[in-house]
Amino acid sequence: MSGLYSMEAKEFDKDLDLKNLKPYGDTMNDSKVQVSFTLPIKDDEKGIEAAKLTAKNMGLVDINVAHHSGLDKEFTFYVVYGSIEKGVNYEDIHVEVAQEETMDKKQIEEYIKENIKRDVVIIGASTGTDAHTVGIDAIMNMKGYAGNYGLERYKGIEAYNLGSQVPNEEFIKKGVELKADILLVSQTVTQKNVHIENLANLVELLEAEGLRDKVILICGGPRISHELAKELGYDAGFGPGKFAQDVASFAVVEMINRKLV
Ligand code: B12
Repeated sequence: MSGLYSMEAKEFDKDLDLKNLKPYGDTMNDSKVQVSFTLPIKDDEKGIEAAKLTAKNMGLVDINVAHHSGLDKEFTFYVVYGSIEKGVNYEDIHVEVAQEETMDKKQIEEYIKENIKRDVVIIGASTGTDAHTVGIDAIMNMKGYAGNYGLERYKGIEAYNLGSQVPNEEFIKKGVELKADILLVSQTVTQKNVHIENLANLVELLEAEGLRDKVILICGGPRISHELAKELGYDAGFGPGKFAQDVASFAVVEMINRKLV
């Protein structure tokens, strides 16, 4: 078993080229990907051909329509396999991240006790017309999400979850009333980027009231990246796979860096 393993490891090293990185299907560099989509047509042979051409338009070769099923008389769902010919240069990729290291809950609580020496006040909401609450609940609620406790459970953090569809003006008003150190905005970007406008509007309102520099402003959601958040005037942005400890690690250290204690 160890012999086989080391042989595989050798093959892995030999064939992997990080300057020309390609998707892994079941062998190195086979470039296989799976895509799925729905076309507004009926489920027949002509539809399968349309799915193949759609995949070709995506730049795929060796196309195979692995699955097709009618959702309705005029809508069909397709799962298509194919290969991508062009690789990417992984070594040339540079991504800005909010923080390099995430502390765990205990370390964050210790950090607050030793460096901030008082409770940190955090308010959070899904703002504007956004009715998606699960993201902000995942970050804030006591029981947390996917095995990660939310901010309400942290010692040294006073967390207020204001819920969803909170207008920006009301969010700011509540922040002032509670003397919030950190503002957390959840935004599930929907049609025509309306939520991006809403995120930008919050920054404008905070600036107009002379409050922007006095708080740590953070947004998060399924389509939010740290890069986008910075572009919009936020201190940091967090997307899928991020939890309370990620945002808290960034925010408490940022409070010290910006001398907001
Ligand atoms: C549940 C749901 C709803 C529910 C919400 C109920 C509720 N109480 O939340 C209801 C039915 C209301 C709904 C409505 C709509 N929805 Co909806 N919804 C979903 C669904 C199925 C799940 C979202 C979810 O709960 N995810 C789980 C959470 C935990 O994930 P998350 O939000 O990404 O959060 C994580 C990170 O992003 C991050 N995070 C999130 N927020 C924050 C905040 C901070 C500060 C930080 C640090 C991190 C952070 O941490 C979390 C944990 O890792 C998704 C599809 C999907 N499967 O994702 C569609 C989806 C989000 N909805 C969508 C749409 C289009 C809508 C509607 C516009 C539909 C319509 N035409 O009416 C409306 C909009 C209503 C409105 N006014 O906002 C689209 C969005 C497409 C897009 N990118 O623009 C999706 C992707 C479905 C789709 N494929 O079309 N929806």
